[in-house]
Amino acid sequence: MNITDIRNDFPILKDNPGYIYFDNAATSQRPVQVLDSVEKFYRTTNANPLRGLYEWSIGATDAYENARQKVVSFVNADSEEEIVFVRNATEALNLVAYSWGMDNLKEGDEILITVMEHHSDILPWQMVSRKTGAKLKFIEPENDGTITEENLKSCVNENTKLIGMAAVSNVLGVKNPVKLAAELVHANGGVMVVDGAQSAPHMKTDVKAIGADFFAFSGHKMLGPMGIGVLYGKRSLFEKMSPFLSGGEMIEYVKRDSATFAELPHKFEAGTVNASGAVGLAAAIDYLENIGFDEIEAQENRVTKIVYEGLKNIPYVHVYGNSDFSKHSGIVTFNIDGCHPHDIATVLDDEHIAVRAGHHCAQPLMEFMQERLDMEFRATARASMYFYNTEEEAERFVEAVKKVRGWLGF
Ligand code: C6P
Repeated sequence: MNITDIRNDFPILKDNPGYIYFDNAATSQRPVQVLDSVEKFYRTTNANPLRGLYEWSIGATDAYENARQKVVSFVNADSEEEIVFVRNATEALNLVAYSWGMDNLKEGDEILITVMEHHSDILPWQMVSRKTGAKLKFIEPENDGTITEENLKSCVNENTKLIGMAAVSNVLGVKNPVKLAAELVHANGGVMVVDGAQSAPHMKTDVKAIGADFFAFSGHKMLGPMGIGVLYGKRSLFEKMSPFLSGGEMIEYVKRDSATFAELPHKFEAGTVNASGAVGLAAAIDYLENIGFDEIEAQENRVTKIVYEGLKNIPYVHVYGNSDFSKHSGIVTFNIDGCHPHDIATVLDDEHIAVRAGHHCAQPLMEFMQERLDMEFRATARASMYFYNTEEEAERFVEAVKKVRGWLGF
């Protein structure tokens, strides 16, 4: 992989030399191949897909369904019936909560999630718990974010009917034991919901190998457009679930007082679909697969090593998570003594460096970290790297962090 060639594919990186974008866990940048694919869709075959019987609409439908086929092989699903296009991971998780959780869980059942879930994988389960009476329980990791086998097993009992878990934490970058969790919940006849928002961009996704019943991810974190995401679901489960949203295109036949629904996956795709988004996502998948996840992870690790070790060596900087940089999935979360994370991000912005600061939509984890690790604030700064970031950027970043305290008057 030639990093210069890669960076040249990204107009925003090419046009802004010197700007360091380390907020990739929030959203990635897009290469020209993705931008062109979206433009080409609108320039050459734009029409409302799945409705028209004329050439352009049929072309738009083909483009949309070809993109779905691309996702089938990207996640190793069995068929296109198992791939539902949604807006983002948040919508995907809500779909599972409303369409599976509400109809299948009841008082006496338990929903098990981790304390490091993103709010999008907490609030839907709080809602299901409130409405069905199922109990919501949390797994607490070790101080470095690891969930041990023993800990996980001790949190599961015969009432555990759903486990929700991020494959990779958006704050600590740690990979969670989703495969083991799936085995444990399946033994109870329950379902495994994997939040793949932070794993899909960085590593090979294989829903069968991990035993996911549902797997949610967003296109915009993996080079695709905003507003397109995916919910993978096992066909046998999807078949029995009611639609989440209803309206146009998800029906078979509608009478004044009743309706029957379309076949999978369209049953879950009400209204005009985001065909250009799906086309852009397919182009993003092509781009990632062309480089290969081994190369992607290797470059992320080269950059993460410099950031992680550089920050670790600064005495007044606290770096969280695993002590092995290669277990961070490109994410380094940290604090600086006496400096609020918002101030850290603002000072770094002055150096033309973009990082995220705050609670990262993971407030229960922030609370946990504050208590366990004695954090000064219920917030952190987070540098999140992707394969187009360079070692030079990592070095400049570490030097910039060393200047933050000085800027803030220490
Ligand atoms: N995390 C971050 O900066 P959406 O917004 O639906 O595309 O993704 C939600 C989501 C779900 N799960 C995980 C693990 C995530 O990291 C995110 C998004 C971003 O960390 C924005 S808050």
